[in-house]
Amino acid sequence: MSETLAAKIIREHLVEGEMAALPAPGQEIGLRIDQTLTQDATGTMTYLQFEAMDLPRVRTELSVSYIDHNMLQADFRNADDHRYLQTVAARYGIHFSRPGNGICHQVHLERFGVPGKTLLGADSHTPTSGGLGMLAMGAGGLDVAVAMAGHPFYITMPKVVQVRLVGELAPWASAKDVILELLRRLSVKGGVGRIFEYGGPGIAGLTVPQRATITNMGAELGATASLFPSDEQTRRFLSAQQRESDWQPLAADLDAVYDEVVEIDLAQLEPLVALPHMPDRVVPVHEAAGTLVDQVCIGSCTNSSVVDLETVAAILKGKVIAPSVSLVVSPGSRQALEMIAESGALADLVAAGARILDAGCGPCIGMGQAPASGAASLRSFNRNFQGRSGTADAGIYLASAEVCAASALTGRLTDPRELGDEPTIQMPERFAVDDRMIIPPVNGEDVEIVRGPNIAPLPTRDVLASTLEGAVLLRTGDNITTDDIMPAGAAILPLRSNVPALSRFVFGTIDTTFPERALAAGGGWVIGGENYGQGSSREHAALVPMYLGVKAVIAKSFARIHHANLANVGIVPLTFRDPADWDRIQQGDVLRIADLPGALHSDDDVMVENVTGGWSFPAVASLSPREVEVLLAGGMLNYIKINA
Ligand code: MIC
Ligand code: SF4
Repeated sequence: MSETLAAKIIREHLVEGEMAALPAPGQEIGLRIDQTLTQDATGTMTYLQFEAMDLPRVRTELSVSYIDHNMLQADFRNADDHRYLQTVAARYGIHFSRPGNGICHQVHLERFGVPGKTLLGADSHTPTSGGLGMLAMGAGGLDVAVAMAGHPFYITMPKVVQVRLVGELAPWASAKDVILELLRRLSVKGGVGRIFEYGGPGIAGLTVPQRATITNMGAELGATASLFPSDEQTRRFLSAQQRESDWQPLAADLDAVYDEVVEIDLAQLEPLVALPHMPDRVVPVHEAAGTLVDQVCIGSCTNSSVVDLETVAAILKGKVIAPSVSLVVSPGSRQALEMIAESGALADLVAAGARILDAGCGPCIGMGQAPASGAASLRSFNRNFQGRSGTADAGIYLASAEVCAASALTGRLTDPRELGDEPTIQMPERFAVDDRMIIPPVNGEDVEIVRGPNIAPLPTRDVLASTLEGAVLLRTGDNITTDDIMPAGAAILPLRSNVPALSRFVFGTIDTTFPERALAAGGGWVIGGENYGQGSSREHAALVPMYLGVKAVIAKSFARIHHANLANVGIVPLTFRDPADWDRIQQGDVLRIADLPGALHSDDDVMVENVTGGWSFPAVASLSPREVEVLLAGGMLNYIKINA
C-alpha cells in the first residue's frame, strides 16, 4: 500500500495497533507518545498535573524539562520555579536542561530528536523536530502530563498536505522565506487540521537547521505537525551531532497520495517580511523597504542555529549597526553560543554593536527588550501579535536572519540583495557536543520536591451541571490569540504557577475589566470569531478563564490546541452552525443549554437559547465521545481519577 510518511508514523503509533486503513481525516485517533518535552512557562503546571496522577516515574522513552522562557529572575518566583522543575525532574525520571542551555526546540533537535518517533511538547513550536522526520506535536500541559503517564495522545486524524519543493534557493533567499511564502498563500488558519509533509526534488539541498526553520513556523499556519523525510541530510546532521546511530532512512512511498498538494519553486522565492501584527501579512521585502527600524532581534526557536548566527556575523563583520538601531542576539542553544565563541563570530557580533542575551526565548515572549513606544522592531522570530513584545503600540516585523542583519546596518528595512554577494556559511561537519548542562534522570524515589510560595494549588472544576447558563462576558473578533486571552511577558510570566494571581490579566489586551466582571457575575460565556485561540499551546488560556468561571466558548472556529485545552479543563467549546448568529449576540445576553449531557451525547446540533433575546440558535460540538466524557466530568484530571 502506498503511504505518506505521516501515515507511516501514525500507523506505527496507533494505540489500537495496526489497522488495514487509517481512519479518515476528521476521526479521532489515539497515538503512543515516545518522547515529551516541557519548558518552564508551561512546565510547572504540567508537572503539578503529573504529580496529581500519583505515579512513581514517567512512562515515556524519554522526557525532557527545559528552562528557556522565563529567565529574567526579577525576584524569587522564577528561581523558585526553576528549583521546583529541577527537583520534580529528578523525582520522576526526566532529563533536566538547565537555564542557559538553550531553547527547548533547538536543543531537542540537536540532542534528542529521533526520526520516526513521536514527540509531544507543552509548547506550540514542538513540530520543529519534524525537521528530523519526527511526528512532533504541540499540546496543552495536561495532555503532555497524561502522555508522560503512558496514556495515548488523541488528535483528530489530520489531512496530509504535500508541500512539493522544486528548484534551489536563490542567493539571499532562505528557509524562512519558504514558510513565509506558505503563510502568505494559506494564512494563519490554513494549516488547521493538517499535517504538512515536505517533499519534491528541492528538499535534498535543505539542511536540517533550514528544515527546522520551516517546520517550526508550521505552527503559525495552525498545522498539527510539519515533517521532512529522514534522508542523507538528516544523517549528516545526526552524525555531526555525534548521534548517527539515531538515524534511519524514512520517506513517503513514491506513489503516496496526498489530500492536498502545494508546490513552491524555491528559485522564485525572494526575501519576504511579515508586517505587523500577523505572521501571514507577508510581502516581499523590497515592497516595504525603507521602513525605519528601531530595533532588530535575532534569535528564537525559528532562526537561532549556529548557521544563522554565523551568517549574521559574516554580514556584520567589520561594520557597525546604524545609530538608531538596537540590535540584540539571543542564541538558540549553548552549543550555538559556544561555537560562535570559538569561531570568532561572537566577537564580530559584539564589535558590530550587538547586545548578546542568554541562550533562551528572551524578547520573543516579551521577557525584556520591549521596544520603545510606537517603534518598529524587526525580528527573526515567528510571532508578531500585537502587544506580545511588551509594547502595545510597537509594530513587529518578521523576516530571515539575513534581512535582519542587513536592516540593522542601515536602520531601514533592507533587501539583503543590496549588499552584494551572500556569505556562504555551511552547516558544520561537527557540532560542539557537550551535554553537561543536561542532568540525566536518576533513581529519584527519595528526591524531595521543593515548592516555593508562588506555586499555588491547581484549580479544579466540578462535574458539569446539566443546565449550562450564564451571561456573555465578552464577544471577540477573528484570530484571537492565546496571547490575547492570557498574556505573557516579563510582568506576567513569573505567575505561571499561580492561577489566582494570573487571573487578573485575562483578556488584558482586549478588555481589562474582564476578570472583575467575570468574578462579579460568577462566570459566564465567551463568544469568539474565526480561529479562536490561535498561537501558543498555553493551557493557562483555558485554565485561568475556568478559574474565573467561564463555562463555555462559542466561536466561528477554533485553533486545535486551544480547543483541546478548553475541553481538558471543563469549558464547553462550541462552534456556530451559522456564523451569522455571531452578529446577533450581544455582550450581557444570558445564554442557556437546558440539558447539556443530552445535547452532547446526541448527534444533533446543540440548541443554545438566548434567554435575553428570546431566540435560539444551533451550535456544533466537535467532540469525540471520549472528549464528551472528559468535559462532563469537569475536565481531564477528574476523568482520569474516575476511570483510574
Ligand atoms: C509562545 O511562543 O507563545 C510560547 C511562550 O512558547 C508558548 C508557550 C507558553 O505560553 O508557555 C507556545 O508557543 O506554546
Ligand atoms: Fe520560545 Fe519564542 Fe519559540 Fe515560544 S516561539 S518557544 S517563546 S523562542
